[in-house]
Amino acid sequence: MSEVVSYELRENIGVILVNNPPVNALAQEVRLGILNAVNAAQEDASQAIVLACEGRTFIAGADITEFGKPPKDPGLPEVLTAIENSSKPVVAAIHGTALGGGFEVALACHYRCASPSAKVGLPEVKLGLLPGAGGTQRVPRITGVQAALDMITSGNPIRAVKANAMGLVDEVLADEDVVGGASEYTKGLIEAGAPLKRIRDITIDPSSLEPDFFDNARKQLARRARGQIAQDRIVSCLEAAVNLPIDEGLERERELFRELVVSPESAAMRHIFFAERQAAKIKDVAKDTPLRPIEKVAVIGGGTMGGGIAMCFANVGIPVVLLEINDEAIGRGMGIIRKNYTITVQKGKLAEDRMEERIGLISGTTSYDDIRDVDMVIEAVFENLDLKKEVFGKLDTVCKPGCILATNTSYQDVDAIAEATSRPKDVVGMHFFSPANVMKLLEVVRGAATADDVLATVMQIGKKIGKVCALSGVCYGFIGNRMLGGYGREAQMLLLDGCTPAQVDGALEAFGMAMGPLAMGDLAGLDVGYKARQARTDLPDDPKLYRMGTLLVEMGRHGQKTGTGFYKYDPETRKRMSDPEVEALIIEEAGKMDIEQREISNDEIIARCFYPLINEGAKILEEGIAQRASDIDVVYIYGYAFPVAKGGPMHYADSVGLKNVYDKICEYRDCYGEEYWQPAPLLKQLAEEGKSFAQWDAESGVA
Ligand code: T1G
Repeated sequence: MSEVVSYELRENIGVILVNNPPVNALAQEVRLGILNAVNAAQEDASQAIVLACEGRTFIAGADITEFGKPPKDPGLPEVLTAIENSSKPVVAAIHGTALGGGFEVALACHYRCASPSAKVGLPEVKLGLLPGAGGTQRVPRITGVQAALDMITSGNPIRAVKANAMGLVDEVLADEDVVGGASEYTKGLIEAGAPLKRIRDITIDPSSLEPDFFDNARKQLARRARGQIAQDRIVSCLEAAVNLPIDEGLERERELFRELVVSPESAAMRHIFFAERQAAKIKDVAKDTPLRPIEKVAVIGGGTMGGGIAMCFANVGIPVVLLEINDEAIGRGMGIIRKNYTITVQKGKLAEDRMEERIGLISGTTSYDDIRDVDMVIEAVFENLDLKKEVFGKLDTVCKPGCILATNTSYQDVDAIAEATSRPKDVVGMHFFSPANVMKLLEVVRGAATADDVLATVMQIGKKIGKVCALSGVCYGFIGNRMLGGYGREAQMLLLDGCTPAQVDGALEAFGMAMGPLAMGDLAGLDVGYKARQARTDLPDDPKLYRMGTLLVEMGRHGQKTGTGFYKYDPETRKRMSDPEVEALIIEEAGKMDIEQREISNDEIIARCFYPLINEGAKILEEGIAQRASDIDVVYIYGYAFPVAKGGPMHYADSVGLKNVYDKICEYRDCYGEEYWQPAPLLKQLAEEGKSFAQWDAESGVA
């Protein structure tokens, strides 16, 4: 057959084994190997065929790296047709995660069995795609249209037992010996004279659906799409599955798949798929750097952040000691944790007993003596450098040698904190995003002395607790918050120039942001930004700078928590409403500053808010604070809800064209002054060279 696919007759069963590490992706040689093996099995003495995989998982999908390149035969549909038309039963033996094209291969088989820990899924939508090899036609024929819609538009994996209950898997094996179990299962099928069960032979009764089922599905999905289009095309495929014969349905599916695979949305989402995996790799730290074992952690500070951080570790079975200043604070911290878990249980996402197990892993203490044996400490006390230094001084005296000392600071100088200890190489930043038990981004901040094995360990433990990690150097605000400054500044400047809050936020939410910056300010509390600005000494002395935010705070309008901020809020629903009083105030303030208000387009709002952010990103790259432009994209997708269909700010800038971004920044510099609009040298250089940030990554050897 081939190096990546083997075939052998074992008694009366032909066994096809795929071996294409790391995830048995359906590269061209795998597709060819399976096709040749299935054809060979038609001629030999086998009475049935088992299709299984070596390594850690069944086929986890098409080879995503092949997209965007000329297709190579055999195409996946050809392979699936050979399987489905086999004269002998073909049994898929699933372990690990049968995903995307991998599960579509299994669906073309006549039977599917799976190990108890296996999962199946169609995650294509997370790449801006849809299952392009029959998934949208075969799944609804088994599960019904609603379950298929939920499965394919969420893209989430389904455990073997549930997949069995849904009919997607015919047998859950007794244990993880998937080839042995599958062979036994297949012998049983042969003895029972099991028929060639083909999903394509099932039809769906259109009357089983409400008349407006698909229209309602589209409307619901559109509300969450944020610029993504695949969900809508998946609905069209399911409509075809109901209304067309399967071969026409398969053709319709392939037609819509071809539309998506060349879409900018899918290119952006595939960019992020690889970017998040790249971000965990540190270019000057060896991949096989030995890791420090992390079996027990301590969290210093049981506030909102500390409680959320403690939950991250308890969720993966790592015991946590939560240290606070007194029993009352411990009680409060444990209360936050229990409340967070209760919400998850109420949403049906966690069983009550699992909640108690996790809470049982978190213990409280007021004594540093109780954290002498931990392997990692995450400090999450108030954002005050002196206080953090004091804490790290204590940690230095009590923690065992080799214990990793991490600070959750969002902008303090990690090097200054490290200097408060005798072991700066063990000190690192782990910047979680609030709420820490929900937000996926973890900025790993590398101090000047941070040891390589500390960084490698934090990257690994970050992934283990479900975070997407990105490395940052030490600077004010690290990557994400440092870039955010210009975004928030211009959102408020635009008000003085003639926009209403609703127009600014509306333009950015239409772009795909989950929430506009002014509404976000109201949510976080305008007084938070106000206080942070008061503490800064580096801000220009410009009366226009954050003028409206400052004025609203001084009027007592702090945002949602006071019922009014840039907007006013319904006390019951907390729904935001435009406030004529604020709009009049903006006009009045602009008048006082002799600013002539004007009509402003959404395009200008997008450019004035995102281009400073992109420009700062270019500075962060040239300073070496971030390793890659794609790391910056990862930070914004997972930490700031930047729309994944745009691929992150740097990928978006590439799609606009860096020359266009640069020229626009120069235009704004000439119009608004170079205080805020000074093009980054790297941006200027790439614009003049006609290059992209992606090319910079590639040429820097970090892509
Ligand atoms: N193609 C190419 N490379 C892949 C890959 C894929 N499908 N999946 C993973 N990799 C690489 C990944 O980049 C990394 O590389 C290494 O494998 C380990 O991955 C026709 C069109 C399977 C759950 O979307 O969800 O089928 O960094 O770090 O955490 O309708 O990988 O080591 O160089 O993620 O153990 C649909 C994507 C494709 C599944 C394993 N399938 N993969 O997670 O390892 S489209 C997917 C995953 C499709 C059909 C359609 C995860 C995983 P490197 P990893 P992991």
